[in-house]
Amino acid sequence: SSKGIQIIALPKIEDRRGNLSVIENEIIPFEIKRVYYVYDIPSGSVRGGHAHKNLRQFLIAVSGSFDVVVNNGEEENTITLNKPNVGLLINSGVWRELKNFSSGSVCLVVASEIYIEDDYIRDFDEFIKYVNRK
Ligand code: T46
Repeated sequence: SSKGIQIIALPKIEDRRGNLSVIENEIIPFEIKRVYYVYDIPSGSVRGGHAHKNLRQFLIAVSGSFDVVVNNGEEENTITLNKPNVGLLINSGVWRELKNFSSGSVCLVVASEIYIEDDYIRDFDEFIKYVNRK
């Protein structure tokens, strides 16, 4: 995968009662400080459209599917999340957009930081300047 993102498979514990997957601190490369989820998403919705200065996140389609378009300032990639046991790690300094949500999809996110509005870069030109600042 490309710079700034990583696909991470989660354990899947199968038995005749159903499947169970677990996200533990050992599996993802940051300490979990926050969990949120997006649901009841009308078709055609586009979410995200920003980057983070510090925040790292791990996204899972716990139900249904959606596409994550990621741009690290050099290249753009589209990752389809459609399995409850496979997630996408997005490091800081990566522009992201979420789209093509299937009906009934749920996007679960575990995050490395609490919610801080000042951590968001919401302007794409500002993002490009930010990633090229060094
Ligand atoms: C991201 C993508 C994948 C809170 O009050 N607390 C929170 O923890 C979050 C995440 C949001 N909010 C408020 C802020 C806004 O008024 O909820 C509203 C919707 O948030 P936002 O427009 O940022 O939602 P998305 O889906 O565009 O973005 C979210 C995350 O903010 C972002 O970090 O990467 O999901």
